[in-house]
Amino acid sequence: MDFVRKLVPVFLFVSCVLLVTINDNGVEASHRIYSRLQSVPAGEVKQLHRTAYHFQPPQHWINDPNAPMFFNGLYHLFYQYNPKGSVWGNIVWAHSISKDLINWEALPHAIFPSKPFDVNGTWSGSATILPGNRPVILYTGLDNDKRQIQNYAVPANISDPYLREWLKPDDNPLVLPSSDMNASQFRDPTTAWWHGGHWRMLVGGKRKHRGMAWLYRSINFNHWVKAKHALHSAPQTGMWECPDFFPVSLHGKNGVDTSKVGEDVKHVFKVSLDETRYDYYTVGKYDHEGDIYLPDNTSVDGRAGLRFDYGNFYASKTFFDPSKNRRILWGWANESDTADDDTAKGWAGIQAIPREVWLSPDGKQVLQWPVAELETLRGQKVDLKSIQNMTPGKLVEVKGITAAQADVDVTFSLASLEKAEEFDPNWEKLDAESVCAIKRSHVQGVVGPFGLATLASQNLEEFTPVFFRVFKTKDNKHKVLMCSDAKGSTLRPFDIKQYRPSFAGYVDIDLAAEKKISLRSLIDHSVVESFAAGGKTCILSRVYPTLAVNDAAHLFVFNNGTEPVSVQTLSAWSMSPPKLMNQNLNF
Ligand code: DQQ
Repeated sequence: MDFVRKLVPVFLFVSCVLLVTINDNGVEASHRIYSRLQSVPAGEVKQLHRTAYHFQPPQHWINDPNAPMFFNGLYHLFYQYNPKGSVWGNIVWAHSISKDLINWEALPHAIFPSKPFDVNGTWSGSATILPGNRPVILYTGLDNDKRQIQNYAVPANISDPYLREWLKPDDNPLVLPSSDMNASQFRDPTTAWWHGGHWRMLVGGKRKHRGMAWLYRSINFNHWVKAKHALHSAPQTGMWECPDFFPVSLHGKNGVDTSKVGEDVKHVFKVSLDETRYDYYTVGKYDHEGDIYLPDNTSVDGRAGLRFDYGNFYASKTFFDPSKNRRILWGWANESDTADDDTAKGWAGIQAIPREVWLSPDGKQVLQWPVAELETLRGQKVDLKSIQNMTPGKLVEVKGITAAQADVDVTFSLASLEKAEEFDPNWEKLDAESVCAIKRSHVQGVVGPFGLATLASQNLEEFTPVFFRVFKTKDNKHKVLMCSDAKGSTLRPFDIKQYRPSFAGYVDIDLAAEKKISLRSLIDHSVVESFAAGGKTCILSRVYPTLAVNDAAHLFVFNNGTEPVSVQTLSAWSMSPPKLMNQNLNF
């Protein structure tokens, strides 16, 4: 993982990445490169910690979701995949289809290096459905000179309902880096959008240290011209990977087509910051006449900005699902263990549960919620009757479900925030994660910490708490911190290089008025994916318990604040595994 940057000064991290890129013959990618492991096939695939209902192929490395789309009644998911090993390398586009985003059938690889314009790599990209119901994929190829160039691929047989085979026409590439660009910092084309007689698409890049979303226009999808100015850019943000740009309705949850512009939508612009490995977004206005995007003054670009997820979630991409009028977000959740561990396991990387996304009623952020289809996997259900006034140190076990493979939805109610702890003004300079590292779940508070102890061993030798803590600020407002703390998630000693952050984000909620807050956690062996306050703040953690595995995992609800907290409702379900087809075919 590149999370090393958290531990060492930035300049050290930068030189470290340069070192690995030079080692790989000059291919500049954001992924750590372990040449010695890239083609070490999985021996026996270790089942411990494999997820049951998150998307995960039977073996080897996966990263970015690519070109998700709904076409002729089926969902398609392509993803970056190493067919030869469990670290990044040898990347192809693996392909799966589904009727419901939950049960999947694997298909042969759709795109793989084979032509001069992609012989050194088939990297991330997106799908656009052209008029006449013709899907086309734009993707980044690495050519003979290892330049990053933008190519297209089309289905070989449009009447094949699965779109198994993809052709890369010989008039590729569509777009080359211009002479003033760094050819190894130019990748990940977006879904294109249409208005005023032109298609538009973005390609991520970097100029000096400025993150760039280069804008291209075309009238026929074949001949693309670079616009005079980028759609958007921001200083001191480094390489912008996997940009995503989409409209969201001002009214309600319904998604809208990527080409929609006008008064009744706002736009969301997301980039994956190579330097931090997190996905940041702004909400703003797309001036479609001037082809410029301007974030609202409630959103900021860069590391201080909003994140889709304050945990392990990267290179995400949305698509519009016309069958249910919704926009769906896919994101990659990498492992938090080492490359050697991954090679020993025989697998690395999962996709987060696809999430529906829409604009919050106040227009300041997006809300996210697991797609409703996930609920078809819910089995045995347990309801905890309301628990009144949990006192400090109070722990209640949620029994009767498979706690290592569960969906839990709880609402806490709070009598008063009067005595909430003061928010130390020095913490204004810190990010939420650093505050959570100081105020972990065992540190008694006043209003909170309260929440769930997931993947817990019976006697809490290890657990991953997902919790809230409420602070009072100087101006007598409240700040609600949400944490998902991996530090105590495993008994493995700290000298084993696992990444165990106290992931955290703030929840934009007026708790003094609402007096309650909800938390939903999807627990799946080595992942805890949580949604606070109806999807305002989301955190995905990857953890590797040693005791709290399978039937030995437990789930508790807790309060460790001196102010009483009540559980208003709590429902938890055991989750069944989805149906997966063709998983053992060696494509
Ligand atoms: N992963 C791809 C790149 C992209 C990066 C290579 C983001 O296209 O920039 O596997 O994780």
